[in-house]
Amino acid sequence: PKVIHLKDYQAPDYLIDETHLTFELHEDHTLVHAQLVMRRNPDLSSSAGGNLPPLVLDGQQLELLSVALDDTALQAGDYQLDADHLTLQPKAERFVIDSTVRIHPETNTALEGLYKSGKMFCTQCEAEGFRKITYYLDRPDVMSKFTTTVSAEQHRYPVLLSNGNPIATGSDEEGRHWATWEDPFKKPAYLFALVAGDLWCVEDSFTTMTEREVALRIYVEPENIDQVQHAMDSLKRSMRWDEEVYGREYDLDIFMIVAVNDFNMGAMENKGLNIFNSSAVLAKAETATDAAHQRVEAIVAHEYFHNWSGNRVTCRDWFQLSLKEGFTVLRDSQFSADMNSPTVKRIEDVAYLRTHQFAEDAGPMAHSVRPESFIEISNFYTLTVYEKGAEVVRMIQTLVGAENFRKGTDLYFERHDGQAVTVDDFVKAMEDASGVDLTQFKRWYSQAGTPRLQVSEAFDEAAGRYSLTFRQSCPPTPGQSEKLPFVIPVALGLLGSDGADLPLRLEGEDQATAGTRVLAITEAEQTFTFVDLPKKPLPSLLRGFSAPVKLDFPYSRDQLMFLMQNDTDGFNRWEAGQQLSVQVLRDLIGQRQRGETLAMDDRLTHALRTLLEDDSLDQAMVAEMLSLPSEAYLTEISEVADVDAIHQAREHARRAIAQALFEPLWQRYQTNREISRRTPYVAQAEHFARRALQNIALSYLMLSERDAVLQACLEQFEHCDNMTERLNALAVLVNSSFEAERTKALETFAEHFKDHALVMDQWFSVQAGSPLPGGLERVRTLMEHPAFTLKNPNKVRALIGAFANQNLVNFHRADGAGYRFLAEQIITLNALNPQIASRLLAPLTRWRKYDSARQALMKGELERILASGELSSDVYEVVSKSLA
Ligand code: BAL
Ligand code: ZN
Repeated sequence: PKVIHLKDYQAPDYLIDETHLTFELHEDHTLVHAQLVMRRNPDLSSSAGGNLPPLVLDGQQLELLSVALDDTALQAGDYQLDADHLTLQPKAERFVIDSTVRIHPETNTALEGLYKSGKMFCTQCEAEGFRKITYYLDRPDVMSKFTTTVSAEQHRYPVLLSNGNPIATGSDEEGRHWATWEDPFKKPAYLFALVAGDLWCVEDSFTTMTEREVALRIYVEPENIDQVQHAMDSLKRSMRWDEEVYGREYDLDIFMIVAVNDFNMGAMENKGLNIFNSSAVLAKAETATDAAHQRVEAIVAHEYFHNWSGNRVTCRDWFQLSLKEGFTVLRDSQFSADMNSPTVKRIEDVAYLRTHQFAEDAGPMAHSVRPESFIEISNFYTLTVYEKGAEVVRMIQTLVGAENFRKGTDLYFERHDGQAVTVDDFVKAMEDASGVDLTQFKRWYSQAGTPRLQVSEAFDEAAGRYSLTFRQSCPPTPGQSEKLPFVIPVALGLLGSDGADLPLRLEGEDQATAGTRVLAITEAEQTFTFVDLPKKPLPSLLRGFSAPVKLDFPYSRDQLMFLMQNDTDGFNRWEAGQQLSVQVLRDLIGQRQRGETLAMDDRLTHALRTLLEDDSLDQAMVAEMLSLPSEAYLTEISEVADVDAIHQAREHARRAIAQALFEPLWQRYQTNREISRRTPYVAQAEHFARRALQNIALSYLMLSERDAVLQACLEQFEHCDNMTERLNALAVLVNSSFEAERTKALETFAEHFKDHALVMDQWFSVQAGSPLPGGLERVRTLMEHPAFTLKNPNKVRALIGAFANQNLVNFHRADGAGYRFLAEQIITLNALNPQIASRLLAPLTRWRKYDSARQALMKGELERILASGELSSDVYEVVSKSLA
């Protein structure tokens, strides 16, 4: 397979001014006619004339029926065809290509290009799916105006959609009809979309900041029409928010979302016609949890925000993917923070980043936010490009300040509207708007790996001077053995003995500032000295997680407890609790490994009791603080992860907490359940908070195995009006020792929701994630369930993905059967859906984290996959890099 390098980027020889597509959809094939109005790229054409370069169009899995150049049909000898290209020789600087191909969406299981999901046709073109639809310059820097005509049987496919505005429709006597759509905005092919199906829609409208009316439509299969309102409300909130916060107005007369059951990603931002995984659109109280409601809100916003950050201004090449993704993830996280609790949103994002992106950055697939090379671009839709990319843009905002950041985004959109640009262009706009030099900062885009920031303190009481010394380093990553210092913005405060923030004056400054301030660490080692401090302060470091680094400061447990209660920064209060929990859990892991009786430091339960007994605190925060660091996070921060010891230690801690805090947990549970019982479901922050605390309390309480709690759990399971309470009760039962109740609950649930694919996904996940012994056998049995199919990515993620990523004790069982099972599924999926197969590899790529016996077993499975036959480029790249 070919490696593609950023350094080899070349502008396209030709441009496509207009793209006119006609799709004839049939049950056993589809015909695609493409007319491309092309010209030589004026930036490259030599004034001396000379020979024109050949035109090399991308195309895969296409059956070429005809091709013409300027109305002259070409014969076989006039062009070259290979598995990936159609090459021909233009005779003039301007010309028109007409081609007709036959494709087979009805057998397309890879879900790239045009395919069928159930009874509907739909597309997924990002990154390189358009080349499976027609011969084209399938690269993001070729932007064209598209007109699309779709024709299909009217009774099967009454709704025919594409990008832009509808301009004509018609029908014929044979029962077929057609619709033509015209998109006035130039776009790259990856933003093309087509949908044909028997769909219903919910309609609404939005009045933009300049008083234009935009029609909003969300299309779903008829049986789902009652699950669309939350997405519609989220869309309208997103549109308003983007006007208010970023000054971005929507630009077409219509904005459409279509929900599709079989979809590799969460959703796709095609111009004016977003296509969504149904799991990212559908939500109502009875079938979707609070988390699912929040996910829908976030993804609707993310895809909508792409209309500017991605579509109006797009990427020059796929190495720049984070230009649109990192920035848009930041935008959607800011939106979610504004709609809900900013601190809780930050906690969730950071916990996710530190558990999963840090692991990626420490593994064989580690790559910089702007990668240097790839074999298969689909493998680079990663946590690094998305989540770390968002952190990088967030740091720019911190360094230049909120006001300059907004000036920078305005300048970026104005300067580059209608263009395909680079990360450098984005940073340049920020520099020009703010006057801040970001040259060194840009190492965040080019250097992979998670920096470590070691902080030490020194206090001179007589002089009232307090110094903090920062030492940064970054471990080697594949292809990058040495790293240069990053610019690390550290937001910090110093707490006095009363817990209040002290005024901060650095040596040499005239005046003190109040509260939090940001220090920019730019050297490998750097000391900052604060003056006018008669008593030694307690530092609160990296407030709000101001940089994606691993920070070490030698806090004592008492200091962490103090920060938990007093820090003015809500994020750092949570962070202090996490650090305290990590210290306590590490004690337990060590005891377990030495074969000692487990005995937990009871300062953790004391700290949690104080939180639980304080009714004035935000309940969502209390719920977050009660959540112990996950096994996956404990694995990530271990040198060598001892799966069993981690699990036993964490379970011991949960039981100890449950026992020590039974009374306050029971009281909180009962109070909140009582309110839930009386209050119809509302998808809003304060209700999310109440249910979150109720549910985590229940999960602790059930560890007591008391009958009163079991009865409460069953009451919640049977009588609640929403999926948040029902699913949590089910999960708690599934993880409990109450076998009869568990079996009955699983059966009732499946019987009731057997026709709800998304709910059945939850049912699979809850069981796949259960750490009780026999997990692998349960998963194998569940694969036989009629609701399961390997052809649906949501099902694969819900069952196999949940097992391999969340059920660590069962997946990593010592005999390697979990690894073998995963490898089998990957080999099967490699032929069906390479993108999904490749995603499933992640847990096996982490083999260096485990003991030598497990390492050998995991590598053995990777080798088996490598030797299993013809591998997709997706799977090949990840497996070969993991074994390198
Ligand atoms: N562009 C792929 C899906 C997303 O990030 O929105
Ligand atoms: Zn995106």
